[in-house]
Formats: sequence, structure tokens, C-alpha cells
Amino acid sequence: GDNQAGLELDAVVMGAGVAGLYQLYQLREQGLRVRAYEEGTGVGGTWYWNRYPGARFDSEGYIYQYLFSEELYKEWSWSEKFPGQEEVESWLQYVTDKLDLAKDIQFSTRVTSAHFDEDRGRWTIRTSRGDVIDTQFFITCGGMLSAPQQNVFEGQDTFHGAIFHTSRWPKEPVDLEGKRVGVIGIGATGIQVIQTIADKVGHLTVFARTPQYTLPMKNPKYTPEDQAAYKERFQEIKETIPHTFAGFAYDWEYTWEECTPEKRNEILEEIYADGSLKLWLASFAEIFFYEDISRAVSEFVRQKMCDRLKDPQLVDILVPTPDDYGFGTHRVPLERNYFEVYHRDNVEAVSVRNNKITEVLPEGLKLADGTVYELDVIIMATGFDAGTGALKRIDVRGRGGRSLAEDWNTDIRTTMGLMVEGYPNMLTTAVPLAPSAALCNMTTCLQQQTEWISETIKMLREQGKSVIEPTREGQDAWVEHHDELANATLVPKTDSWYMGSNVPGKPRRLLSYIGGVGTYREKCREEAEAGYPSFRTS
Ligand code: NA7
Repeated sequence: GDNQAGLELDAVVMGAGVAGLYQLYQLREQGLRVRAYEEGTGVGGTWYWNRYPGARFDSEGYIYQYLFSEELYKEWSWSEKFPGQEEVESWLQYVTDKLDLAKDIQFSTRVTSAHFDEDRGRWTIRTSRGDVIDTQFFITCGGMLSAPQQNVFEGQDTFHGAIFHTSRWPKEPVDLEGKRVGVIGIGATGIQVIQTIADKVGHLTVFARTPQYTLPMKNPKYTPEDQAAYKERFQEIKETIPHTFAGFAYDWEYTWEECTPEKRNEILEEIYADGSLKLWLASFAEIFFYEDISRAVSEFVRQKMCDRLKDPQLVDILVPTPDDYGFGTHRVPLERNYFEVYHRDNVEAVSVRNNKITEVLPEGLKLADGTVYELDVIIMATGFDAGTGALKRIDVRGRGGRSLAEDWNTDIRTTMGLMVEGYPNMLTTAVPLAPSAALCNMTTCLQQQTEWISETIKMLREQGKSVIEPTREGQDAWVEHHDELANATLVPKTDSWYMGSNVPGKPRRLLSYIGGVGTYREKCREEAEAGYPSFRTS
């Protein structure tokens, strides 16, 4: 669409990824005048931006799809169990075409500010292309992991070679052949990059800080029979996964305390062999609560990792011990052939745990002890300002001109991750205190959140109301409930992006709701059914 000044809408949807596309569709079906604004040149969100080598699902494709339409579900066929970025992006393009969404999306347009006008009860949205939009609802579908941590080191702009953050990987092919490449970071992203480029580059240096528990991925190609088989399960999938702990096709099955040591081991071996995230999200829930059980399972995973590494020095650099932190208290990446890569002659792992990267020089990276690694390409797999970053990069002003960025710099609070007190008619997805990337299969959660938002808007219209906002008490109660659940687990005892500790100065709080996707869904439903007691409407 064209740049339009002075446009009046019922709803602005920020972002055209998994959440934004479905939100746009739902509100349009409800008869709202709605438009989505997307920074990218195409749809996809996470799956548009993250085109780095090896980018791929860690969720099974057949549970990552939308479940509101059987036709949409069954018309699309995945080529393998855990499809890669290109295929996921094509699927979202297919959805866009099928639902005819593009006509209501303005691409290459960043929302730059959103100001609430208290007198009129409406938002003014401004964009990078000069649009000024007057809208009743501002709906943020900006993603949980979309604000990259890109300017991390001094001297980055002096580097002579190419430097990329993984989530800003160019669309044009990047030639890595024969190059001296450095990868910073061994999170879910770094691991996918490393295992993919190792045999394509001249020399690969991996700069590893905190070692990471990983699980092996089994990624069978799908035959037409496999595709038919999972499609046949559509009803069952639709009825079960929204009610599980993490929004996957599996749920907690066993209780550690009720099993003999032999049985525990048998179960761990069996689930490990599944080649999915099941060992983390559907083995023994007790791993999240009890130090001794967490240790035992951590040891099990650690041993599997050690078995694949020939060199004790590599074990030190790459494999955590239960003293570092417990398995599952950080996001667990899936990997394929990852450890084997370190046995190649052209691959080297450097620990920067006690010898930090201090700066980028024109010729490469410098560590605290003065060592310089000469490089042609630096790949920053350094992660994101999770949950808060997407909205903090925008000038969002609520009641009395208060700033969301300032609020969240002090304390990260939301009401069920769906609204923020002081910001009426701003409805949010993928922000803190709802289940999210950390502890939820994202599409499961985003469908539920966007559906709740659509229903809430419908309720307002039916009741002849125009403004909704969480009460202070409602928000306090949610934050307290969230913290109580979080603090009962081992997750807050360790540092990671889950706790916001990867961003200097970020207030500490578990970003994802840990009560389970099914429980959260129930709570949201109850809130609506009880007439929105945590909210005020007018
Ligand atoms: P993550 O999981 O935040 O990983 C970032 C990695 O980068 C991690 O290994 C960090 O080490 C490392 N890092 C960050 N800053 C530095 C500096 N300054 N020096 C050295 N190493 C650094 O991001 P990902 O993109 O891998 O994954 C994010 C989520 O996206 C993932 O969980 C999935 O849900 C999808 P650290 O652990 O902080 O010591």
C-alpha cells in the first residue's frame, strides 16, 4: 500500500509474522478497519529475519501450524519433521496468499511511535514512512526475539571484513568459502550456524562463553504417507496441544519419585532417542523443581554430550556441569552433528568465559589476555533483548505521557502478557509474563493470545464500550502469581535471556510464564468469562 497520512482505523497490527498475520485475519473477519505494518519487505517475522545458514525449527512443523482452519492445515505439507527457515517462510507466504492478507499489510514500514490520547481514548501511530494513523486499538505482534543484541563490542564499526548478526542476515547469498569465520555465541542460533557452515568455510573459530546442554535432533524426511498420517491427526492435535504444558504434541508423562532408578534410566534413554525437545518439556516435571533430580538428569545429558567429544578440552568449553546450572533452566537447543564438527581440522573452539572478548579490531577479535584472532567474517549469534526489546525500540506513550521503555527499564510488568496497566487499548502478544518462546511452542501461544485479543475487542463492541485497561490491582495480582510460580522453580537461580540477564541493566524477572500453556489458557478464559475483573472498561 501507499504511504497514507491521516488514516483512521479501528486497529493497527504491528508486525506480519505468525501472530500479526492471524490477528489481522481475525479482526478483518470481525469487520474492523484494520491494517498491519511490517518492517520487512515480506511476511514471516522471525522467519523473515532469521535467514542465517542453518536456521530451522526446533518444534515439529506439524504442531507449529495454525489450527483454526482444517483446510489451511491440510493443504500445506512439510518436507521433513523440523523444516528449515526457507520452508517456514514459504508456509507463511502460502497462508498470506490463501487468506488474501497482503492487501492489508504495509511492508517496509516500521512503527516508530505510538501515543495514547487520553481525551479521545485513541492511539496515534507514526511510521518510518511518514504515516500518521489514528486508531482505537494498537496491537503489538512484534515478536519475543526480534530486537537483536547487535552492537555488543567496542570497535565493531572498524572491522575490515563483514560482520552480521544472525537475525539480520542478508537476503543475498554470503560467500563464506575459504574465509576465516568467527562465530560468537553458542545458543540455539550459534549451534545451527556452526554445524551448518563448518564444512563450507576456510577456518571456523567458535567463541564460546557459557556451555550449553543440547539434545540431538532427528529430522526424518517426510514421504506422502508420513504427511497423510500427521494430517489425519488434525483433530487430535487441535484438541490436545493447546492444553499441554508447552504447547507441543507431548506432555509430562512420568514422575521421578515413582520410578526405580532402572526405570528412570530406561525412560530417559527412550525419550532421548525421540530426537526432539521431549526430554526437556515432557519427561519429568520435577527437573524444574528439585535440585537433586535436576542434577541427575543434567548428568544424563552431560554424559551423552561427553561421549561424542574426543578431547577433554572441548568438554570443558562446550559441556556444562550441574554446578554451572541445571538442564532445562536455559533454552535447550536441538543439534545435528554439532559436536562432531569440532573434530574437523578447520574448526577451533575458544572459551571466552574467563577470557572475555574485549574489542573488535580492523583485523579481527581481541580477547582480554591480548590474543588476537584474525578473521574475514564475524557472525554475531549473540541473541536478543527478549520480550521487551520490540516495544522498547518504539516510543510508546500511555496515560500521562508515561513511557513504556522507561517503565520496563524500572520493572517488567504486564497483565497476563496481554495488556499493560497505563496503556489502554494496547493489546500485546509475545511480551513478558505470558508463556512464550522459552516455554511454549510459539504458534500455540500466539494463536491463543491473538484469539483472546479478538474476543476482547468483540466483547467491548457488543457492550458498547470503547476502552479497556488493566487495573493496578489486576496487574499486581498477575505479576505476583507469575513470580510465585517462577520462584518455585530452579530457573531464576541461573542467568540467561530467560531472566533478562543477557541485557545489561535489564530488570530481572522470568520473562515467560511457567505455569504451563494449558493453565495459562484457562486463566485467560476465566478472566473473560468472569467479566474481566482485572480490567476496567468504559
Ligand atoms: P541466546 O540463546 O541468547 O545465545 C546468545 C549466545 O551469545 C550465548 O552463547 C551467549 O553467551 C553469547 N554471547 C552474547 N554476548 C556475548 C559476549 N559479549 N561475549 C561472548 N558471548 C556472548 O541467543 P540465540 O539467538 O542463540 O537464541 C535465542 C532464542 O531464539 C533461542 O533460545 C530460541 O528460542 C530462538 P552466554 O550464554 O550469555 O554466556
